[in-house]
Amino acid sequence: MINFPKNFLWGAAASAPQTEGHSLSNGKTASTWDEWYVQNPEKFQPGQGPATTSNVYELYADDVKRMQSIGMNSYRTSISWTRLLPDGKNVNPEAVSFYRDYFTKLNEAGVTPIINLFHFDMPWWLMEKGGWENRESVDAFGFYAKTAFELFGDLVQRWTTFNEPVVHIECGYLYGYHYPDVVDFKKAIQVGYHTLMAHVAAVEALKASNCEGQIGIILNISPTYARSESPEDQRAKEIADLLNGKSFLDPCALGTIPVGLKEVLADNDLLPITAENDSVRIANNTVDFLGLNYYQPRRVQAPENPQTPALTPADFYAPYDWPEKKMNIYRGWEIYPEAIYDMAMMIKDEYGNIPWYVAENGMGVANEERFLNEDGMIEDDYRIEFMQDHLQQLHNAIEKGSNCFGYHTWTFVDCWSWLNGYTNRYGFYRVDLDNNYARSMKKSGLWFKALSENNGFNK
Ligand code: BGP
Repeated sequence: MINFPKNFLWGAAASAPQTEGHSLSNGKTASTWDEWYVQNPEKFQPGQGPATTSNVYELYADDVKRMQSIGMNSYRTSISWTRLLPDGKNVNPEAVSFYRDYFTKLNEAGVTPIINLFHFDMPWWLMEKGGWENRESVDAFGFYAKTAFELFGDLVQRWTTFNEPVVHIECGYLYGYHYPDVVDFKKAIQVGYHTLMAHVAAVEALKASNCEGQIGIILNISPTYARSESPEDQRAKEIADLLNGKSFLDPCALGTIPVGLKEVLADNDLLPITAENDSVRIANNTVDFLGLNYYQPRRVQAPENPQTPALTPADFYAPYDWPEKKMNIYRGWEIYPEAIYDMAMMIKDEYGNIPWYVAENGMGVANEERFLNEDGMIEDDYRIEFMQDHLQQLHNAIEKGSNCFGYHTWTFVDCWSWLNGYTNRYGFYRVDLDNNYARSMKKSGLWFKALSENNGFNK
């Protein structure tokens, strides 16, 4: 039997834009996703826009009962900025009632809410002023955070500021997967810097409030592995780590900008515009804990013909196709549970053993209906195996002293995923889009119940 520490958090993660639905009603105004879908529906999976998603806005009370029934003792979701503050200034009373009731029901069911403030859903009213490109976004986010802490601080003990900040930066400003769909390395760095300062503004707001809760950030610092020990491949790995991992990890956990990152940015004319007091604010506002999402490792090699100065990260590192990799053939991502051990030990050894938890881990599967059995249950043994393998590695790291306090899977009910719509399913509960979003438990839900009840599992 593999046993986890006492009071370990067993739960799942999701986000407001991917689950709530009602994205242009009940007082909510558009985020970039809602507006982009109106402008460019062909970019999205046919018929799967952000307006409906899994209808948690109506179904949350029953969902909370479902969470309780499979033994979840914690759940992470986000607040929708444009639901709470439709114009950035005035509070939407319907949003307050919805979130207060949702968080109250979670607490009453023994499912501790971990509430995140930003999950890729930039308000359209702020995007029209430049979004994260504009320094005004820092104060706008600080005000939103302060408002959320005042309204819900009595119900939430753990807050997080951003989910995977690197993702909205690279997807929006380097790879064209998110609005505004531009490729501009310098802008991407500036957007990243303002995101960091917005995070700092939220930490300051929590400290200035009467809330007793803790605050953290959720990062996708996928461990990076180089093709070889050659200096060129090792340098590629180092820069990939700096840009994708340490760029947020160091300031958020240690209060410092990594020296190597400043050098790389300066050498390539990429340094962002900063304000006078920023470094003091960063130093004074480190987080209480980290959430780390892990799906697959990053494998890199030196690029063949890099441009100088660099135009995109591809001028620093190229993807390396490791011949021995094992694949999730249903999603196209590598499966490498060992990386969760490496990540856990890195946090222990290099980041003062700060408390952290696995904030997302899971296995996406396309066309999951193919695994429906005669009783209408999806037999997702592949997902159970995936999670057990990762938990085994996590347990090894905890035994060696890594300060991990929980494990959240992505996700509880199948949810909408940006341009991918409902292609990749991850939930413990299947969502039937043809039948009013009806939920039905998958086999992994039963497995999770036993996992949580036993605080571990049999090898
Ligand atoms: C993470 C995001 C989630 C979710 C998940 C699964 O990076 O935080 O929002 O989308 O990835 O990704 P996908 O649905 O693309 O398989």
